[in-house]
Amino acid sequence: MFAAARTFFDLPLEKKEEVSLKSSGNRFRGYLPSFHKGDDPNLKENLQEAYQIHTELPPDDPDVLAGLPLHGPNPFPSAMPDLKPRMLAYQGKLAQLGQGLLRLMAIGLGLPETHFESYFRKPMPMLRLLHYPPQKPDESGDHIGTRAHTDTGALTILAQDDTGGLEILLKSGEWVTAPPVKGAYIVNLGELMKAWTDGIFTATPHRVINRYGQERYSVPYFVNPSYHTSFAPHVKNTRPRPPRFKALIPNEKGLLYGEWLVDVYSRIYHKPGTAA
Ligand SMILES: O=C(O)CCC(=O)C(=O)O
Ligand SMILES: [Fe+2]
Repeated sequence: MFAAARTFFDLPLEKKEEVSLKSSGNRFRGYLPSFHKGDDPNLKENLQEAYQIHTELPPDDPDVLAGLPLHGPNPFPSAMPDLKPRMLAYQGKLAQLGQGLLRLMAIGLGLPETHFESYFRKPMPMLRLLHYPPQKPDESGDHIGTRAHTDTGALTILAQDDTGGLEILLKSGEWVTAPPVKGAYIVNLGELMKAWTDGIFTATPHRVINRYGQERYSVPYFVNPSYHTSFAPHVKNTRPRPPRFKALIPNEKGLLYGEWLVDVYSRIYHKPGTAA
């Protein structure tokens, strides 16, 4: 996938803009150029450029016909015809790995092994290709590869190349680097897993600063459940909860995962229907 990412980001800008995320409306797929800020005036720019896909659904899928946000086909660049089969094949493999990890987590929580399966009947995974230009080592303020954040879903399976740049926030408040390990994935837990486990599993705050003088590529795969999934906890946490990084999920009864994801994406990517 790193080779595919390099080839894609090396395409001329107009070829990448052909699959611009802005054109995907409430499906939030396609190309996001460098320095994108999202729609929230409080957000700082990300130095990264990104290309992202979700599940490839045909136009006659009932949810696509009904206009359900986050459901539909993906825009693939005409200049790189092999990108579609490569990304969809990788997406399929990681879907299986994600379900395997969820089975292990269910066992760890004392739940039946297949406990989480029913929440992934029509999942909304996102597969991203990311490219980070090198930045000055002392530049950690206004311009940052990826802003500090927690991921939204159950978990994220992240492949990073051998450049380095990912940093994790410890409970002590200290940022530490998560150096690349050849052939290994990093698994970050997201806000949904924190909610589902009542804080037994926490969502790891992380950011990217590419201080290493070379281009960096990474490929995160976000294990996100079906649209109509609730945040209600599946287990009770009897121990003190870890401090929250940010109060991300509104305390709204009956809120669906898909509705919240549209809110988050509207803030960090673009507001559908606007030229943001
Ligand atoms: O590029 C990375 O290593 C991390 C990217 C990331 O955190 C994200 O896309 O949520
Ligand atoms: Fe992340």
